[in-house]
Amino acid sequence: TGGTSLSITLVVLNGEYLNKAKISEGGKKLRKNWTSTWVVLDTDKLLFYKDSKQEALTNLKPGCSPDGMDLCGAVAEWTMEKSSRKNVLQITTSSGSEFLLQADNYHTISKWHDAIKRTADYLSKG
Ligand code: I3P
Repeated sequence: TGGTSLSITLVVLNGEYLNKAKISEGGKKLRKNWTSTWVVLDTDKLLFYKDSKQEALTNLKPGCSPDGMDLCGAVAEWTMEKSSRKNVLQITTSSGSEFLLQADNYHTISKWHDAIKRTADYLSKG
């Protein structure tokens, strides 16, 4: 009946190993420690696991929730200042925590950048 329908498809990404470093929490700077992490993009959050086995185990155990971050209110952008590494994506949460995600392969990290940014932008619009 003449209405406009808008459809937005949020992308979910299956687990992949990325290098991750948390550089601040609640506005307080942390010592950077890069670790290889199994990262999953759920509809509204990023989930962090040690490896794919830990993802499977966490999903099996009731009451067991993974380490992760809410993407509502988060900002995702490329950074050249926060690391000497190439292909570094910075994610800042609404509570002022900052994470870096990195992969040597540009195609890999660029896929995560696009999907995370799209989710964060969509959720933050309210
Ligand atoms: C850090 C380590 C990180 C490096 C960081 C160093 O030293 O070398 O790899 O980050 O640089 O401080 P340490 O192991 O002694 O803590 P990048 O690899 O991202 O450059 P930064 O202090 O400039 O962040």
